[in-house]
Amino acid sequence: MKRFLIMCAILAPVLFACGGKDDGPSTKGATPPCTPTRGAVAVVFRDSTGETRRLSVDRTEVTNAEFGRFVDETGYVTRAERGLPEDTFSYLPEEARRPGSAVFTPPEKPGPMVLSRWWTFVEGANWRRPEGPHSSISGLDHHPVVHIAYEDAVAYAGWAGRRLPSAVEWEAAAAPGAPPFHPDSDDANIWTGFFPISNTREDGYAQTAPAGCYPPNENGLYDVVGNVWEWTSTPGVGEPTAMILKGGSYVCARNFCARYRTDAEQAQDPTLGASHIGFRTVADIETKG
Ligand SMILES: [Ca+2]
Ligand SMILES: [Ca+2]
Repeated sequence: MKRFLIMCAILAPVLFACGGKDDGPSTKGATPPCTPTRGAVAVVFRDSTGETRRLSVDRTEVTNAEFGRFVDETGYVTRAERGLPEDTFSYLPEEARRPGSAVFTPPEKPGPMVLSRWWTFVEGANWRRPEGPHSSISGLDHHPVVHIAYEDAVAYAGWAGRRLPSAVEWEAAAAPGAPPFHPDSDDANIWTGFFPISNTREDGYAQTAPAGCYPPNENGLYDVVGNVWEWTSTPGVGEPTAMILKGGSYVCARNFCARYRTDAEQAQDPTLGASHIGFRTVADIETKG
């Protein structure tokens, strides 16, 4: 049995949001002007106790180039590249523990809305080879890194002297001035067209866009809606072994999941990345006085 089938029960709500063929050049919007702005901004918000807090938040999702610098410096190997250890995951068949990740594979024609029609666990797929062993990230330096498991995101954040945001922190930073709940907007990279068959690319991209190509929210944060889902440090409600993702992705469609909004979230198996899962980091800013 393939690993993606084993993970289906956990991943279904997330993975449902993917698929479709690329219908060729955009008919509207074309490729958005893209002048990615990196770094972090200070965000001020009130937490659940009413206390004012300041948080340094990455402007964009972490990119392939940024993750590559981490790997070059540390020699880190991601979970998708390592696979799952037998001693911890003995309940999974051997083929489900092999190195690989969940890759979007668009269906050719209409059919049942079954996630296995547009998701495949591909051995050899990882952040360096996002479509499988014969693919690469050449030309994708500024696209968000994908096929990142939770532990990989935590490791990167630690290396950078930062951490992952909680779901509450993420939403507090993302919500002000974020693109509205409007699937016809060109303000975010979501799914345009009829999911999962047709992707019209009306927002410029059928898959990931370079991080930072769409208008920022009021805090100066890019892609808080769409592009890739983002890991948080918050466990899933009723699913303590899963972790919350926020913000939807380039495969969130009007006719299916519609999670292209900052309050959208989904619990995800922390050991398994996918073509549409990335992250950004935060750091606490000490408030003096
Ligand atoms: Ca798109
Ligand atoms: Ca995002």
